[in-house]
Amino acid sequence: GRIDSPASLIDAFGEKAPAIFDRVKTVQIVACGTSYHAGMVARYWLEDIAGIPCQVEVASEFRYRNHVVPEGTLFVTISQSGETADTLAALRDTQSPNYVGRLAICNVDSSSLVRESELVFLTKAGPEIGVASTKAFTTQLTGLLMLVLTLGRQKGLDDARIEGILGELRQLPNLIEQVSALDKPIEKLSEAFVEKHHTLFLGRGVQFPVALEGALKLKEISYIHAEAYPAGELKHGPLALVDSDMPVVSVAPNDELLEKLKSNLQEVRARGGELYVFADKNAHVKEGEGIHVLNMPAVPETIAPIVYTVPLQLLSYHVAVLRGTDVDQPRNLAKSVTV
Ligand code: F1P
Repeated sequence: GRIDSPASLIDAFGEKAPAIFDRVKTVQIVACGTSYHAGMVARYWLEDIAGIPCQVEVASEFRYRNHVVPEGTLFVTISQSGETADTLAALRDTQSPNYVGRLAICNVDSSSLVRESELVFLTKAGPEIGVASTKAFTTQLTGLLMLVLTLGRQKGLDDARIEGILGELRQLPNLIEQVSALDKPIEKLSEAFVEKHHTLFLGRGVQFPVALEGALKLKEISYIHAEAYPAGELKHGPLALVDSDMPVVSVAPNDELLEKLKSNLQEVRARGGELYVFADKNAHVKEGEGIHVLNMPAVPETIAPIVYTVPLQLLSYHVAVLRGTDVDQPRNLAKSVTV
């Protein structure tokens, strides 16, 4: 739906939202797979934009740990299907009176998760045809950013800042169209991955979960082993893996971490690693021997994780098609993990 003003944002979370959001001091996010990566992005946003502390945990582990629940905790689940057994089990494990409410960010209105939560944000991505979540992820991120702005407003985030970020969100359709137009060059790039057995994805800051999601997509649909690291962690181990047989994919928006990222990329290049960089056209990441650059449009900083996800999804898609795997029905995976 349309978001006209900062004040109307809260309507997207249901009628109980005003009373519950008023009491929120901290947020606990729980989800699996792709949805978990969306939660990781949201944590950066919540702490940075709204100043609200946030924890994120995989739902498959959540209930096997004793939690100290801070007073005023909003419990947020994220799920495409709303039927993921681990996410549902985590939701049912929230008896502490310190939880002020349970919010489901979900794509399926008629799901168990939606029924059992007092607050709901519907992502309205439409049916996901394939097993691997794609449009579910980008719409989850959009919903999570709206949540951050809504909670931030309760905490005194000023409307001018909120308007600014809403302005960024309104640019999303156009930016995603521009990135989709890179499909052909990305297809060309994908040829370099077909015969490979391993890949590394690098990102820094809020782009680290984007790198994780890029690696997950490649694993899920092309069966190539892929790992993601925050680029600064390279020197603490994974650099030992880098050689000319290990393609390294990186996302490089024009943000304050760019220079640090560039020096991490040089560390890779110095070990013979072949680099594939999705870089802001103003980031001046130079093509060269072993450095392949795909120019991205200039993207406003807050929405950059949403936009940079798309080329990584396209890359996995093309690698999978070239390898002849079933993109929609990967082996061993189910759309909805109900047991
Ligand atoms: C979680 C998830 C998906 C993944 C696959 C298996 O599902 O891990 O992210 O792509 O479909 O399940 P959900 O809780 O978001 O429906």
